[in-house]
Amino acid sequence: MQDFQAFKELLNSPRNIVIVTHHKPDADALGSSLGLAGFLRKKQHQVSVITPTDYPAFLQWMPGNDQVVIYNEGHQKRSKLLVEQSEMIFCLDFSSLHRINELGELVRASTGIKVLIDHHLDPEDFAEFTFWSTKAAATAELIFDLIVDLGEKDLIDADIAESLYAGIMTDTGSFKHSNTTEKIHRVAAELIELGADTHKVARLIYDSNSLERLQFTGFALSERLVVLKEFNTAYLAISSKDLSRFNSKTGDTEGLVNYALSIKGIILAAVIIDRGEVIKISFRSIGEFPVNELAQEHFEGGGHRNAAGGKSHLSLNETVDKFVKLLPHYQSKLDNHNKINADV
Ligand SMILES: [Mn+2]
Repeated sequence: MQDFQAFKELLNSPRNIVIVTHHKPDADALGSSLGLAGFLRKKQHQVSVITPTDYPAFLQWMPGNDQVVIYNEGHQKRSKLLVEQSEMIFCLDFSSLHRINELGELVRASTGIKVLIDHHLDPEDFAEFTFWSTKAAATAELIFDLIVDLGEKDLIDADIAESLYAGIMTDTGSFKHSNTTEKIHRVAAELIELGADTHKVARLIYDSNSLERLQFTGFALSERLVVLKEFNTAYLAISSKDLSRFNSKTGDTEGLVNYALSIKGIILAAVIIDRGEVIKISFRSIGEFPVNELAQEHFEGGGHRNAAGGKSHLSLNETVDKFVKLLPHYQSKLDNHNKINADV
């Protein structure tokens, strides 16, 4: 049992702190990192947030964004120095260090006290302190709980509240996914009380499409969406040519998989994208279908039961083939009676 009092005391004197999160950070990864950074800075700590890669423009409004160090954009040396000099390293929204590649090895080698805060399955045992729960809808929820448990809720200002709210709003699919609990609504309500302008956050995140992104989405849905009715499965295969034709930016393909899943009767959805070096795959499912197992067993990935990711080193067509050929093995789990509220 970890010593919460010892953790609390660590934070009672100013320290050099690094916060790291996962590749291509989403709103929860970045929002929980910047929310925590805002809180720790108020407690007089020296805080650096390091992301392995860049992230979409629709997240760059978050307070503290201008100080984020992006590792693979020429900041390898600086990141190394920051990690080496840190007394505490917070790892947010990912469960094992290999997920963040070289940056993970730097963290592992550092003498800084490691703190893991996450809601993904199977956390790696590398941290001195772990705040982990798969029941949490978002890492941002765990950050909120932690600040409350530290007895410092009054330090949450509107900026921190909005960063955390962004993570909760997106990881619950705007309070629609099955992880939407009574508690997460209460946390959201508290964040509103603490100053979060939820309309503003929703506008900044969801209503910031470029025309090209919208046209890409239209193209993908009309030209690339395949529905396999017998398996209650829908998928989109996007080539690197498709991406360059619409000048696709980081984040432009985010959410595409949800359109596939939104088709009535669909239980399993996938978006398969040729990223050049590797084929990246996003999986979503409804109900009991475990996309994390599918991703882990066949596509070098993992995640949550209803949302997971993977990759493939085959060609785009070969990857699609492999995916489609796997479906008969999952036939019983893809039968419609397993789908919650399929025809409501
Ligand atoms: Mn998350």
